[in-house]
Amino acid sequence: MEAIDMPFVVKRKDLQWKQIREGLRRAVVTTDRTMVVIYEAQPGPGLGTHRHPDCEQIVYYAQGSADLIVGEEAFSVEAGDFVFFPAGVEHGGQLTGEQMAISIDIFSPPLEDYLEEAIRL
Ligand code: NI
Repeated sequence: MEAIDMPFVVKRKDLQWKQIREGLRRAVVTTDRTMVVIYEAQPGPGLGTHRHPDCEQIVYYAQGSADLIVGEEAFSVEAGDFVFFPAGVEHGGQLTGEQMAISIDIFSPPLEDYLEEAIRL
């Protein structure tokens, strides 16, 4: 985890983007209690269906659109929508449309898998 100079601000230029694969990257900022992840993704498959047993997730779709599955439910979302993925519930989906999708994902408590790449506040 990286220490940063200013205790309250992470500037855009200091974000640490991690390329997950072609057309999909994320940047992670975290405290001990809350993690925020920005995803930028070209239309196509998302991260794949997964669950995080100890961690709930709220996603805000800032741009683009997606077809999602949460538990047994399937639905579509577009820019301006929020989605809640409860802890332990399987979720996944497909990014649809023509536009790059940008989402802001909040994890509480922080997702341990992403701690290593996170900027630490
Ligand atoms: Ni998730």
